[in-house]
Amino acid sequence: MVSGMVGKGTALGAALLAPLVALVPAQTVSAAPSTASTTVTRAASATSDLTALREALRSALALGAPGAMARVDDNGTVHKVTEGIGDRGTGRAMSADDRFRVGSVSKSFTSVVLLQLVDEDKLTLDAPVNTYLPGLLPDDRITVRHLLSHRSGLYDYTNDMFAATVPGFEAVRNRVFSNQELVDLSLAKPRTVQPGAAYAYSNTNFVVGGMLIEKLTGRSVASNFKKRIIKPLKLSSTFYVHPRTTIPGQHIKGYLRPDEAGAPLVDSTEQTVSWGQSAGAVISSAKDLNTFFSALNRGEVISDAQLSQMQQWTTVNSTQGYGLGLRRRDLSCGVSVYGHTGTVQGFYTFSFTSADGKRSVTSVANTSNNGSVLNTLPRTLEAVFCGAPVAKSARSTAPAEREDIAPDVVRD
Ligand code: HEL
Repeated sequence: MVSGMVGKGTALGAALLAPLVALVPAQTVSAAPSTASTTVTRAASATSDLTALREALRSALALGAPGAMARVDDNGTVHKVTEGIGDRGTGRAMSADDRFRVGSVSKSFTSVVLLQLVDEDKLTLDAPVNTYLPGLLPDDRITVRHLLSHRSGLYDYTNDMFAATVPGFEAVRNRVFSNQELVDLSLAKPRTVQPGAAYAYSNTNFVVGGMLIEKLTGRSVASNFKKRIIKPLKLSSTFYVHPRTTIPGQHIKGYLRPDEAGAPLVDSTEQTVSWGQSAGAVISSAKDLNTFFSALNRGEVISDAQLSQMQQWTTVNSTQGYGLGLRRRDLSCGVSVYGHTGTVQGFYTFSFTSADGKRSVTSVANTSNNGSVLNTLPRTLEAVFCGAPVAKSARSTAPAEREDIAPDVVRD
């Protein structure tokens, strides 16, 4: 595998190469996996609706976020829209160039590395995880594919960790967990579904994914991200610094909303994110995430064969699918977009690209534990990919879908 080679169709590029109405636990929206490997999708609108984009960001502020921003990369043209404050301490305005914590967008990075390892014949998606990590899991039927599509049934230990939002966060913000400790927390609870039976979102899956990366490569997750993704794609604002607590360089500060009504926001910028690691500890920028998902969808990061595996969709709900560390969202105008979302204390991220990878947007609000803000951010996708409102009859008449969240992740 040659580091630095990124090319369409090469094995690792090849080697390296609506507002939503309500929130429910992910387990309750499980559905049988779909095995369709391709999606028919309309092309994105001719232009984005930047006024609607700004309105969506403003509504995040009205609902409690100190600031919000979005960066659109549209076939070489860049649009940056910002609202509000990025740092309440200094009063610094939100900037679309700043770095931030991406939360579970990290899962796409982990999945890409594992699919590169499939391209390198070091890993088989349908092999039991225990083939590579003997004795780790109590059920030999759990495969690598089950992990990456959230169908393993491994309990999400963060449900308990963050049941009380601020105390839960303060208890772990400076902790350094081993992957094994996180897996042990999960295995202390019964499995949620039979292996392969249904979608049940769990951070545990991608912690085990990180263990696989380390076992198969003999190198850290950080070094794999750097060698296989960050360097080849020249992502100069992307880092995996676990267990360091600070965000390098110019960054947005994150503000966690306590559960108690009216309690002041907590500056949650600095933390190890050791509870998340390969499931959630990446730091990046809007530009870098747009570059990443665009390159991924254009087939420049993994082979076409693995990209099509990544896009085998398990049904999440009527407008969302989960592939292998990749989300698909079907917008009201009939356009499907591909990327991931992230929730980490103080930061909400939505990062999606069009089917051809030519138009991408990353939207961020610097708060969390605020379901209203979370549920307004999908409006940024509608604005960017659906553009100016079309005749009502041309739009989907389906009711707005519920957001896909892990249990206990948000309070309204
Ligand atoms: S949750 C999600 C999102 N994913 C999952 C992961 C990530 N993030 C977490 O598991 C964080 C959990 C605690 C978040 C915290 C807050 O809001 O900051 N909430 C509480 O403490 C609630 N008591 C499925 C939404 C994803 O989009 O994939 O990121």
